[in-house]
Amino acid sequence: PRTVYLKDYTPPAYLVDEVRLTFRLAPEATRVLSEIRFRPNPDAASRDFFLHGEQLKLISAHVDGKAVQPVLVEGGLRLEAPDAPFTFEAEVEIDPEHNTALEGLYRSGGMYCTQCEAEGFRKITFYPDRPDVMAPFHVRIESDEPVLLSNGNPGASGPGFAEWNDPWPKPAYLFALVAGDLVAHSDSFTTMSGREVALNLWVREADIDKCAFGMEALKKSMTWDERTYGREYDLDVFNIVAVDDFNMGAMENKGLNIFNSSAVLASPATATDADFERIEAIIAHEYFHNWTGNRVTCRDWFQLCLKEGLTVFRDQQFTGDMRSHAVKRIDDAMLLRAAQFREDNGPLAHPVRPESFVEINNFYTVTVYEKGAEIVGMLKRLVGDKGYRKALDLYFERHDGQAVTIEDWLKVFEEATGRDLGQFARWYHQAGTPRVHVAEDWTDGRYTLTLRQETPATPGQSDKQPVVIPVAVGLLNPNGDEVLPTKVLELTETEQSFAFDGLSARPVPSILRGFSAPVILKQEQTDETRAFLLAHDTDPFNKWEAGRDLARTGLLAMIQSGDGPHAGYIDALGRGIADESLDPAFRAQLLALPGEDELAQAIFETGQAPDPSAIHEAREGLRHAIADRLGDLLSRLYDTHQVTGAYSPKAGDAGRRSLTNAALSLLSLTEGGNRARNQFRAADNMTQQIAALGALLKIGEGAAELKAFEDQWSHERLVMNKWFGLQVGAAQPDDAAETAERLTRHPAFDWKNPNRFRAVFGALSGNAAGFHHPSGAGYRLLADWLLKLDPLNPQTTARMTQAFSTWKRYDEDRRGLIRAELERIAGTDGLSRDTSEMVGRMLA
Ligand code: HT7
Ligand code: ZN
Repeated sequence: PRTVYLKDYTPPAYLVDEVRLTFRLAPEATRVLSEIRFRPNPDAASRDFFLHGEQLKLISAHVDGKAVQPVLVEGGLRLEAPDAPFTFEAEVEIDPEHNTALEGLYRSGGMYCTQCEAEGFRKITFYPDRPDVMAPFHVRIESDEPVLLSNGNPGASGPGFAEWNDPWPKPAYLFALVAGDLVAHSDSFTTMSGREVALNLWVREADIDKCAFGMEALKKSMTWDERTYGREYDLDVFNIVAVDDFNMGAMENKGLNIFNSSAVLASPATATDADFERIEAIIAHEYFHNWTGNRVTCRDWFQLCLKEGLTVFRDQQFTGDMRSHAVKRIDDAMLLRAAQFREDNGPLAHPVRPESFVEINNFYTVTVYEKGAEIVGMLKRLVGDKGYRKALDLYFERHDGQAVTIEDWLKVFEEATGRDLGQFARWYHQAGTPRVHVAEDWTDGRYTLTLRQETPATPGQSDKQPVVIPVAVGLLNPNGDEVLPTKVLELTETEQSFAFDGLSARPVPSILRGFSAPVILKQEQTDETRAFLLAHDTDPFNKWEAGRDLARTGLLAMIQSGDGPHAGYIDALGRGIADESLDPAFRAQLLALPGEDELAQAIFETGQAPDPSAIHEAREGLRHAIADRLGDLLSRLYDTHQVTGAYSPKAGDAGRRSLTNAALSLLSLTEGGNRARNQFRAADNMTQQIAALGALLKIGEGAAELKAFEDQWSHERLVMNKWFGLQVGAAQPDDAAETAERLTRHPAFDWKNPNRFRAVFGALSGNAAGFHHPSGAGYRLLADWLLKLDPLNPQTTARMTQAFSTWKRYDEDRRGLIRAELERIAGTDGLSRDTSEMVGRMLA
């Protein structure tokens, strides 16, 4: 397969002034008629007229009304084209019914829908399918399906047809079409300049009771973007459609967002608090793309972080504003460390702006999205809130309607703030997680912090340069008062010292407050200092971090030195969770121990091969010890923080439930299952029901409740995904693979549905001790199923191969077992380009 390089970018030979498409829908033989007005691009070096096209049957082609015979080549067609404006027409036939890759036009649950990002439009018709070709689209859909939707504003419609006009020039990846038997939950929104926008959330009739929350989230997002960024919506309608078969969460097609049903449908009975929060964030994310991604788009796919990093940053800001900034920051840092640091420290590490790819779908990664968002956050920290807003205003003003690059993005910051971002740009080019080592000195009343940065080598990048790291620091005096409020130090050299005078006693530093940069802090700290910071730090992130550090070091001592659970940590934790001045959601976060995978990476970093079974035992041992020592307190918290009254997904109630359910899970370890059984019986919402079921399964009880849950929810696909996933996630290490295998034989295991496949196999790879069981059964089972899925759905298969990406951490036996599975996958005939690239990178 061909590798595409950023350095090879050339402007398109022809630009498009207008696109007219007619769809004659039929499940196995849809006809697509296109009429595209081209003109030579004055900035292009060549006149090579090439249109992308894949899996298309060409029926006819015309140039300016004259029949032509294009040369069909791999991946598209070529034609001798005029060196002047002309109209190209084509008629092609496609087969949505047998499109199982869920890219292009496909069928899901009897409806037609599309997914064009990144390169799916070429499976719909011949076109320059690259983001730097932007054009207005006019679409006519001919079909007897009751609802016919496309991008933009509605045009003429009648029995069997509907027309749509999208006046805003857009790249083909934002094209969308939906046709099916759908009903709408409708509302409207008046924009800041007084325009009325019709809002519709289209679903199957059975799901109409799960739309209200999503609609509210959409309206909140529209208001927020006006108030926070001055960005107004720009069409007469905004449509969202829920579909069951979808490779990712959602897609920001202009005026017609298409959502994985799991990312939009929610009712108190079927969705958890976490689902509600995720749905709110994804709706916001896709809506925010209207400006960051659609109006200003990417020149090429190497610039993906330009839209994704910025839009993730914006959705994080939004969630913080809607809920709690402190809690959100901790959640984001947990995700970054669990997923992005894992990627950045393994064989799949790549820069936020990659330099090459084989299959672009493999680069929709946590690095591009989450680290990309961290870079935007650092920029904002460095230039300040006003500078950030000024730069963003300039970005929208200068680049509206354009397809741009990271260089353009950084330039608006330079011009708006006068800051040189030459060194800062390394964050985009350099892969790997920087380590920041801390040394302290206290001499003659002067306190000095010396910070040293290093970034380990990553695949293809052995030499790393120092990056600009904003390190937010505060100082506390020994009795716990803050003597230096948060100050941002800029670490630009490999090593740099920062002195603080005027202190009466040696201070305790609180470093990297608010997780001010996506780095690993290497700091010698005693457990006393950590307990002190957990008690006194005014920065909520570092207060939580101190507890997390205590938990991690205690767990590492249990695993590596055979120590018992650390009583000092448990007591400090007890004081933290008992503190009624703290938000319950924050206290629930204090109770969350580092995950088994995070501990495995921490052990690997000490030069040892992690043993997943030993990690699991130690972590469970610590959970038991916490439940033993803090049982009375946990029981009191459980009782006093119960939410009464009607269910609301709002942050306050959700936070209380996360605290009581964290307590429940611990209490069940020592008390047995009665409390959880009672909660299960009394539950009137999914959060309470599934938390109780999870607590029961974790202690080997709950068979009756599991059955009752299945009986109650067998008709709800999204709830059944939880049922599948929970069993695999809660299985004991010895049973995890077998549980997953047994569930694949369940009649409701529809493996072609990505949500269902992920429910079982995502849970298997997330059950670290089960997946890495020394028998290798987990590895084999996953590889078998990936090989089965690959011919149908390469995108989801390739993504799920990442379960194997940490293989080099482990002992020789496990390494051998995983390598054998990776080699088995790599050696399979006809393996997709997607999966082949992923396993190739992991084996390299
Ligand atoms: N921009 C979208 C990314 C995407 C995608 C979505 C659904 C299915 C396949 C996809 N490939 C790429 C989603 C987003 O980041 O908002
Ligand atoms: Zn996005």
